[in-house]
Amino acid sequence: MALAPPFPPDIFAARRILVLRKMAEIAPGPSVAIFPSTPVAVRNHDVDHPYRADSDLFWLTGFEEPEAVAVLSTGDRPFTLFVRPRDREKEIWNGRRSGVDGAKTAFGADAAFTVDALDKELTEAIAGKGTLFYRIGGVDQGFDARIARILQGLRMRARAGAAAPTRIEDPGQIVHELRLRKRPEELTALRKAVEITRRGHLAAMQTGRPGSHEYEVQAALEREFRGGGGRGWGYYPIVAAGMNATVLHYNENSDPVRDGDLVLVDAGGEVDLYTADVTRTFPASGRFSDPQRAAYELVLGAADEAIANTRPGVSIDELHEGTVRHLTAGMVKLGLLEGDVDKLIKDGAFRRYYMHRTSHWLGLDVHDAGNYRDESGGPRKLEPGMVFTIEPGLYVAPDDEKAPKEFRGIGIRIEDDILVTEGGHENLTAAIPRTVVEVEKTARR
Ligand SMILES: [Mn+2]
Repeated sequence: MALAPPFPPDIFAARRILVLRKMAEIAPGPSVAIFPSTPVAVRNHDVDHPYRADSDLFWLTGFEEPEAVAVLSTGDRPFTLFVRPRDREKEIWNGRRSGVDGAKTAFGADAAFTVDALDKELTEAIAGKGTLFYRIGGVDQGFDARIARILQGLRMRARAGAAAPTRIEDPGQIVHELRLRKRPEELTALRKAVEITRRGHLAAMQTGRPGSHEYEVQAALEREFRGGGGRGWGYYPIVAAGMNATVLHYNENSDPVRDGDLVLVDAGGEVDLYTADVTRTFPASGRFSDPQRAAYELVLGAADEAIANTRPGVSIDELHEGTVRHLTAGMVKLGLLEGDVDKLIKDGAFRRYYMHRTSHWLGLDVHDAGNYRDESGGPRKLEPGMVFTIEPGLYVAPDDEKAPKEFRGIGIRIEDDILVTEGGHENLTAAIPRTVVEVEKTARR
């Protein structure tokens, strides 16, 4: 476990100042914000899942140890961190801990307590504040109950002068808004994640030849993600050969790769908790068949069009609508659908072959935080610094009797990570082979 944050501490201090300022704007008067950590998840007896910090807590503090709680207060102690206590015995078994001293010296906490003081100290921190910023239904339901108990206790002591907040606000409206616009240090981490992801996908294309297995392709990816200095994957990789690619969230990654298969790989490496999210689809043999190429060119054309249209002021909804139009027109050309494109769109007929959205925010979480609507409820306009995916696809079920035979069982997705810039956009993942020529060259057998 890291005993210091991955970026200089003043970067996290500046983020907390922004959050405190926003808290004062939303709720004038004293207020406090509480950010719990993700609970440790048991995998099976005596084995936990590898721990991964909650993204909000990490964004605010850089602290990655389990059981931590960050408290921001408009009072005289702006940043309090609750941490696991130093414990010689436990540290010998499970690794070093920062403890209350490290919380202050390395992570810049104004005050630090061990987690066993949570109820007492949180009660103190909340008492007398008009507004509590706490995300009910967030990362830890058990913590919701703890907050409810503390509030109940404060209300019971009302006659003795204790005061419970009269207002509860979601801190997500502040933190998620700030996480949406990436700062230089975040883009640096994302670019590193993209680079190990590029190497991973190259290795995947070279590994996934006929006679190999999906799990070998997964291993090739992980070799680059972890071996390249990242934490590993940012989300469990999808390696889907042949008709497995028509199952959107297939991740058994256990089947053989056969001659004539397309192999769909949706995988991204994670660096400093920032993840890339990239999908490439390549022919196992190194050569697309004619129907595979036709379908691939359709998806690629839709991706290129959406990427070209990305600039500040455009909305993700508009990009999705353009993608749907492009794909639907192509489905008619390929003989997958019949009829008038406008009507096929209006009736949702395209959903038979394209059933997901085109984009999501990307950052610390693969489906990153941030509203997709603006304050009036309309589609949100893109702004410089936002990072999101563009990922059109085409999926023809193997038993789809309405589809021409040659397209049945084909699943294709092409997914890139796009940074919105002042002048338009930058495709962060453009260097990962994506045209027919590039893919065939990389997958040459
Ligand atoms: Mn994605």
